This record gives sequence, C-alpha cells and structure tokens, in this order.
Amino acid sequence: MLYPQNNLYRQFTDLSGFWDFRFDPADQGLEQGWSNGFDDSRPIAVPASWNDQFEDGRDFLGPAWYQTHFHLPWGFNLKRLFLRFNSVNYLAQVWLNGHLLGGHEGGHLPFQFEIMGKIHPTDNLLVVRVDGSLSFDRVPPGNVTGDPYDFFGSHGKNFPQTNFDFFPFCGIQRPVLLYAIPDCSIQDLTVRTGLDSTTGIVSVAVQTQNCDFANLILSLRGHGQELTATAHRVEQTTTLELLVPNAALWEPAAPNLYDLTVQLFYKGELEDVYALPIGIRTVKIDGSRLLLNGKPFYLKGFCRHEDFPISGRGYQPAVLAKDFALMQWSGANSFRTSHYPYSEQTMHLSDRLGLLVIDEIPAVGLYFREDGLQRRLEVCQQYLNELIDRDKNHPSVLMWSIANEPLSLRPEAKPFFKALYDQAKALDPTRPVTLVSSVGIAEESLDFLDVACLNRYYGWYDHSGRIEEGLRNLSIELDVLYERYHKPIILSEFGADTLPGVHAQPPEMFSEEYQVEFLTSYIELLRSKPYVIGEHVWVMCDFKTSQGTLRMGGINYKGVFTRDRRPKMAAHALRKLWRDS
Ligand code: GCB
Repeated sequence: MLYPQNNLYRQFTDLSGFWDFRFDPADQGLEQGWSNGFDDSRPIAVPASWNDQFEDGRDFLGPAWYQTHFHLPWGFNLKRLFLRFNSVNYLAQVWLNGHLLGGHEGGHLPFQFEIMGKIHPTDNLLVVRVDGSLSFDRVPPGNVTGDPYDFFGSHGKNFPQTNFDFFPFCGIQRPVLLYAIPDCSIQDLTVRTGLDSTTGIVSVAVQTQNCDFANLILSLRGHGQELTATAHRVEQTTTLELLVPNAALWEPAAPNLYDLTVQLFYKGELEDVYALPIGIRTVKIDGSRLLLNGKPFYLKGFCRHEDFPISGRGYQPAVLAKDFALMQWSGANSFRTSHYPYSEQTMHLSDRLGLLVIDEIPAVGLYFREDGLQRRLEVCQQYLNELIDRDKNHPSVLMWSIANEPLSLRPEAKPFFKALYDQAKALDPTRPVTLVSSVGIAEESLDFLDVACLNRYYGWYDHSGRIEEGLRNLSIELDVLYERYHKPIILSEFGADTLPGVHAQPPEMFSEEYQVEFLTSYIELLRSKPYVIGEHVWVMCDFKTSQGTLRMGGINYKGVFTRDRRPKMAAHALRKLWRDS
C-alpha cells in the first residue's frame, strides 16, 4: 500500500485535529450513539490514544465513538478518493455519511476505503467506532483465564489484564488521511536491490490499475547519476531493472539514498507520478554472520516503545525527532519495533538517518491453547501481509520479526510459526526472518528461523542482585543455544529497572549504578561470543504499563532515558561503548 503523496497527479489532506468523542460503556451502538447528536460528546485530539486525555476512562478500553466533519478540498472531485487510517487500536468500524465503509482488526497497521459515491462536495460526516478491549482471541491477547502456563509475567494479575507488558492504549493513534489518485494510476511498487561487485542492481516491480497497455518511465537520481528505464504496453505489472555503476550503498554509517520516480503514461498523456527514496544494499545471513553489503555487521541499539505522557501511543513528530536524535547521540545503529509496527514516519526517518530496523508484527504474548488458536494465526497472517506490504521498500528494514516471547512450550507453537515464516519468505525472499524468544533452547522454531533473538534478564528477574552469577549462566546458555541450532544470535532484550536519581555504591538493584554495571557487563560478554551479531538494550525510554506489583506507578523503569527523554547514567555509559566500538 503506497503512502499518499502530493504532486501534480495525487494529493492528500490530513484530517488530524479535534474530533467529537464519547465513551459507550453500555455499547448502545450507532443508532443511539449517533441519533442523539452526540449530546454528551467532548473534544478529543486525533491522533492520540484516548486514555490519558481525560480525567475518566483511562482504563476503559471501549467501545467508544469518534466523529468529524470535513469538506472535499478543491480539485479532489476529479479523482478516485480514499480514506486511509494509519493506525486505529484495536477494532475499527467506519461510516461516511451514514454508509458503512467497513472495518479493520488490529492497531499499528494502515487500512483504507475507497469512498467514491459516498462523499459529498461540502459537509461530510465521518464516524468511527473503536473497541480496544482485551480478549483471549485477539492479538495481542488479554483477559486470558485458566492455566498459568499461558500467562506472561505477572500471571494475569495486572490491570488492565494484558498478556504483555505495555499499557493497552487505544483510539485513533496515527493520522487519518483523505487522498486522491488518478483513475489510471500506479497501484504498487516493490523495490529490491542487489550488488554485483560495485554495480548496484535496482529492480522495481510496478503494478498499475485501470490502464492496460500503459507506458512507464523509471528514473533514478542521486550521487551524480541519472538513470532511466522504460517499459511499453504494460498490462498491470512489470519489472524494470536499472544498473547503477559505482553505487553509493546504503548503510547506517552512510545512509545514501537515491530518488526513484515512476511516471505512468496512458494514451500519450502523463497520468500519474510516484516518487520514493530508495537505498541500495544487500542483507545476507552467512553461517553465524550477518552481512550488510557483503561485510559483517554488528547491531548496537535499543528496543523501544511508541509511548509518551498524555498522547499515549499517538503519533508525535517532535518526540520521534527527539528519539532519533537520542539514538544517534548514543551511537546506536539499529532498533527493534518492539512489540508492534511503528509509524510510517519512523520508517522514513530510519532510512534517512541510517538506523537498521527489526520490524515486528504485533504478535506479543501469544499462547497456544486450542481455544482461539486458529483465529490468532489468521490475525497474525493478516498483520504479516499488511506489514510487509507497508514496509518492504525501506532499506532500513533488516529483518522481519514474527513474534515476541510467545509462550512456546506447547507443541502447537512450531507449526504456527512455520506457517508465518513461510508466508514471510513467500512475500519477501530478500530478508531474514526471526522470532524473539524467551524460552531459549525450547524454541523449536529455531530449526527453521534465520536468526535467533533471545531476551534475558539474569541479574534482574533471576539471580537478582548478582550480575556476575547471572552472566555465567548466560554465557553457558548462549553456547548451548548456538551448538543446538547453529544460528547467529542477537541478545534482543536485556535490562534492569532503574529509578532516576537513585544511587548506590556498591551498586544495588534499581540504582543508576546497577543499570550501568548490568548493561556494560552484558555487552562485554556478548562481544566475546563470535556467533552473537547484536545487542539490543531493553529499553530506550521508560514507558507506561498496566498496574501490578511488578510495575511501580504503572511504569516500566528499564529505560536508559526517562519517559520524558532525560538520560540516566547508563545512557552516557552506552554512548561511550557504542561510539568507541
Ligand atoms: C520482556 C518483554 C518486554 C518487557 C520486559 C520487562 O521480556 O519482551 O515486553 O517489558 O521483558 O521489562 O520485563
């Protein structure tokens, strides 16, 4: 799904702003909810989670109603029109002027509706019902009951009862766009790049719609070069290839981008243009090594969350800019989109600023009891399709992650992940596929996954207060894991809760000194293992969680930065380590 853009042939407008909003705890439905004219409505900021915008309803997860009015912008009436929602968590149903446009399941991924015939030139009423409530058969799951074996962390005692460790923020969390494209248009582009000695190979599959036998011109500009390729009488799809001599390759230390432009001609007229920044680079797993552009690469960086006071999981451009500035300041070269896809803008900034991304579907806290299992698989399959469709053209996307810490000790887990692995490979054979494991050696899907990601907290949840002892265990475990599966390993989470301003010498749990010692001694161990290809600290910033005995004030304090982005001592220690090596 191409992101809307503005040029002479396509346009979009952002419907962000204050919408009308009401909670609907009795689930009275559209008739009652709407026909009373939203008398009890209140203004709400879109995009943002609803939970922290008001004095009531923080823990209320839905259903709730949003509505806004808009006019058709000048010039839009000559085009095909769509409404695109970049992220609504969790279930969305959308009406335009009383017509049900459809629905979507799952936050963090975009969906859209064509609205021809349902839109007026002047006043339009857009209504959205959002339900973010937690259920065992949703992904990620919540309100799971029964066998403690299927629970994450605090064994179902947290509130709201998530099977994962972050607050289940809900609402319209990213922009809603109204956009226009020509009838005869470029529907999709799939860019793949390769390398033959110093020559870059750029192959672009172009999908057109509503114009058989169109002509295409593909051009690539940048780094002193301008190259073109053409295709004639294209029937819906074709692949064009460009060879780029002495290509300026994309890598974190030099995130070189080229401007790719596709022009679509139909019956002699230029009908549509789409432009995309692209990077030329290759990714390969070679034995126990990760090769970027043919050279071994070691990942240093963070896991993160989209989380900020008041706006919750809502898109905040200034916070995003700050997070990238802090990642660059600390010397990170990569991050994981734990535990759901981040905004499209995050992916664009990663391309531009040179951060490699482990791109994860929102499959966290998965468990494998029969009830709801098939449904959870289908939802994960939908997410994987949507994620790869959205992010396949970003040079920053290094690999796909198909889950975080599934409770994989049941036999159903392996076939579940084999289905997702095969799907990812069929959609994108160019990138490695991983799964982030907490069960380690028992994660049998490592038989087929390309990379092993392991989360470990020895010296925190286990071996509390005894980092050295914990690390002795980790060292043995890593060797055993490599021996068993022969896959390169990323330590994809390790960290310690740290209260800013709490100090102790000798270091004690929760003190800033303990976090420094914890992270630096983990990193020293990881660097001594030749099959370890990366270290991702849990977590970049403190973030909001459900309430429970494990989380003081509903906050996970493992951040290297506070929730408002101030550094703890560990941030300086990491900067020293990551910039010097
Ligand atoms: C984990 C989870 C992450 C938690 C973290 C923690 O293993 O993947 O979501 O927040 O541990 O702090 O316990």
